[in-house]
Amino acid sequence: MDSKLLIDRRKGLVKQLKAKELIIIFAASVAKYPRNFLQDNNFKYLTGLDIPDAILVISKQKKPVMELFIERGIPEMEVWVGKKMIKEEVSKISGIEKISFLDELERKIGFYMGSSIKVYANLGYNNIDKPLNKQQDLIAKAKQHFPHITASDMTQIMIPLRSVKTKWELEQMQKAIDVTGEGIKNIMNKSKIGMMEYELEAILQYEVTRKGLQHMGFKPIIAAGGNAATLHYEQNNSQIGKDEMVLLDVGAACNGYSADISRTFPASGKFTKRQKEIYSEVLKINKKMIEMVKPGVGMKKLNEKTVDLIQKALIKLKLIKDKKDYRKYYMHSVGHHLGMDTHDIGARDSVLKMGNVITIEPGIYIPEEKIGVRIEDDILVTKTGYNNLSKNIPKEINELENLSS
Ligand SMILES: [Mn+2]
Repeated sequence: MDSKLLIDRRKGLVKQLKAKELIIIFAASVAKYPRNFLQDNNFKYLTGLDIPDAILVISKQKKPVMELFIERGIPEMEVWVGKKMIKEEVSKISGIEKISFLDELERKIGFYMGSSIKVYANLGYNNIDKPLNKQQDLIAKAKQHFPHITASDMTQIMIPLRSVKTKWELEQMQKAIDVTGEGIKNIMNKSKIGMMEYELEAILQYEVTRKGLQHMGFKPIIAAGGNAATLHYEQNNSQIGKDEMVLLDVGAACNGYSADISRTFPASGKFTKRQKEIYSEVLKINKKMIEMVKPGVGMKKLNEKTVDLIQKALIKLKLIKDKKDYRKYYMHSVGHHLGMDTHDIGARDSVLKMGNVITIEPGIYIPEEKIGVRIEDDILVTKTGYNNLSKNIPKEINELENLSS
């Protein structure tokens, strides 16, 4: 990634800040096994760095002041865990000029706090019965020394930046979606009655790793038969039974950007009559809702329209008589913003803008019939409408019946 892109992002952030506002962004702490290290998304967005425990400080005075604090390498430790990045490398990747060591932070933070009236940080939320996280701990301590300062979580000022995707970001998302799609197609091709759900997960993992993607965006849901009616089923350890469909809700991540795709297909390669009825209704709703996506449309409106269509479908399928009972078979909302977080920042009541990427994922879940269907696509909001980024991943009935063996 070009450091110029990161410089633009930080400029965008500084624009969101008022004079005498300060922002302190903490990198994630080191994981036990560094290969699984997952960076804090706000830190990664603003620095491009995958180093643990660093802290970026941006202060908006007359001119913005920016300083990044990183760990100091200890030669005796580096023999075991490998070398830490040196200041020059960090500076080259991030485009940040002023790099200092973390052991200088406590002395310097007073200077930044003293000249500020408000501080934002990636504080996160945890309940009062839990210990403070490291961000909350530092801010709490600083507030004792500088009681005039108000503190706030930084999510709100990141939304306008992170919810509008740039060309580079869309390239990462498209790659994540395409690789996920290859995995899904392989699963559909290889699935058979009698296989275990985790065997299908392994097919996906193989494809993702083989293509060089390091992480899944979230833990894959591979749910056969009645398991598909449990929305967050992730045990993936059941056997696929006769006449069962499999619901996949999966997404690889590319450079931190997640895909989020759901497909439902008959493991035997043939839908039963009832499955086909239900599947067709969900597919129609999926398509109608995708067509509604354009700038100016609110997520609230998309949700209301989906509920309306689901109610009609459930009555047609003879599942309910009174439309107010629809919640028994449809319990979630139609979609969410997608990006570095699978459920990306962006308000539930947000109005769509060009450059947003959202999911459209209607579903119908009928535990008593051991059926759950969800069809989820990833949709880019364009200038006049939408572009379905996952349009190449099969979802038509004839495609699904031909794909499976
Ligand atoms: Mn989703």
